[in-house]
Amino acid sequence: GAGANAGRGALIVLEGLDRSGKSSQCAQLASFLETQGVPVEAWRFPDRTTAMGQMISSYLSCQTSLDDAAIHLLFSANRWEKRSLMEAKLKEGITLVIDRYSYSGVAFSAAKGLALDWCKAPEVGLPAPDLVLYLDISAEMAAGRGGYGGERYEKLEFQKKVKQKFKLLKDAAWQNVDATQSIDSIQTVIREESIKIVNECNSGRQLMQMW
Ligand code: Z5A
Ligand code: MG
Repeated sequence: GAGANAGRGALIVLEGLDRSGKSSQCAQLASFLETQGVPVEAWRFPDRTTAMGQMISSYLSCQTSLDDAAIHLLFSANRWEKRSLMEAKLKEGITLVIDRYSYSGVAFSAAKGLALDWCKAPEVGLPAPDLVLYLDISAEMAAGRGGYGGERYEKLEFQKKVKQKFKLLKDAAWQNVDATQSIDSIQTVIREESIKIVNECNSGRQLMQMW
């Protein structure tokens, strides 16, 4: 076994449609890793605590409107403003479990009709996840999980388009997880995959860049 400070932390991202279970799974995964002695922090994007995050939050709650391209770049900038901190944490040996990342960024904007390659461009150079756990569920089933709130994208027809775009974003780090199972069964799969990647990163796996 490697010592606690032997290598870098892993960048683990959870993605999926609204109500696919990302936030529940992220919280449980972070607690589990902690019990295993893995230094870990749970993050989320958008990070609504920053100045840019507050603009995003006000857009999502329909208090303000913004041009589709402008809000896209704002979501991306909200990741860039965290880039150096992300890299520093990983280097220190801290594993980051992140609720949504560039994949959501591209899928939601492309679902509005923006070109996929244009959407991907501002993400180029961000730290690439070592593992993307995509919680796979139909838009209908996700919608059935309890009332969508009043946020901008919480509509069935739009979520269906988002799912189509997510499918175009599968990369080497991507793992599909059947998100129609029970919370516990999903967590079991996620723990296994996460422990594997934490060990790989700890023993020297290189941090890559998007995309
Ligand atoms: N967005 C964007 O456009 N561009 C970007 O770059 C980024 C995001 C990063 C806000 O995201 C919006 O921003 C989002 C995408 C866009 N808009 N949409 N849609 P957010 O992360 O703040 O959204 P959220 O509201 O926190 O998360 P969520 O997607 O609604 O839900 P979730 O985290 O995936 O699911 P959950 O909260 O864990 O669970 C939802 C419910 O289902 C809850 O009652 C659970 O108890 C239940 N649940 C969970 N798992 C199960 C299973 N397995 N079985 C049964 N029931 C379950
Ligand atoms: Mg959530």
